[in-house]
Amino acid sequence: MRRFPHALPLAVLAIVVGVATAAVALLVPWVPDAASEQAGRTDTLMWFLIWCSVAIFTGVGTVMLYAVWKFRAKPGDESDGPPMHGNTRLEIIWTVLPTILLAVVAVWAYLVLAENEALADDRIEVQVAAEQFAWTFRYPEQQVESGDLRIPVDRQVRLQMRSKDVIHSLYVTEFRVKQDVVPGITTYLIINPTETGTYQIICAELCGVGHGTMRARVIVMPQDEYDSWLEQASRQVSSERAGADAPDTAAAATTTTP
Ligand SMILES: [Cu+2]
Repeated sequence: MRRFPHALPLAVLAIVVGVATAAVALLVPWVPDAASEQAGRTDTLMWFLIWCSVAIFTGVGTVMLYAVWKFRAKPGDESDGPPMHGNTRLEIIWTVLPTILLAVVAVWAYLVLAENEALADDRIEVQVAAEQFAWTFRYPEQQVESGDLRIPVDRQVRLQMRSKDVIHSLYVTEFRVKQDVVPGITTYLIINPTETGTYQIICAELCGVGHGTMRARVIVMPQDEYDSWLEQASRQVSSERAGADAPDTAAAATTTTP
């Protein structure tokens, strides 16, 4: 212990700082429950980064607090501190370790992105139109339009997104995916929902005075409920078409309806 006189107090302080930092990481509900395959992969990477940050913060915070407490100048002491030159071993360590850490994170993030965006053959394609300040979802095959995004659980959905005016961004926190919607180009967002339920779609790009109200629902349904909803909506579209093509019949039908 005499060779390292600061080891014991540093270790005790490190435990205090470490427990406090870990408590902040664990006890605050930072993100809502995950509801997509993408969310699982993103969260694993995020928690790896959080725990690395907790460890680094604990190390830096501990040494800093200890130095401020143990080595602060006595009142009236105006002398310079001891002259310091570089420490080659320390500099190599603090260059190599972050390099390895960043390389690991870069490769991992690339793999997460590649897996999150891997296209399934049986995916559902939905067209999304964003405008100030509303979302419209269109099912091209059935020509159905909806203000809510309805999708079946455990199937892949690819959103083909276009903007009519300014840049918007489609974000569903439970899915952990977000993509800008940019005028003039089509952008894509891929989701594999794993939980049924209703979640909020929010616009995550400041797009004007109504930005905060630019919300819609995404309703993840069991496959059979989704099928029957889509079939009914598509039948309604065809009957409206038929009505528009033959206005006289439509008018007649309306008058006879009680
Ligand atoms: Cu917007």
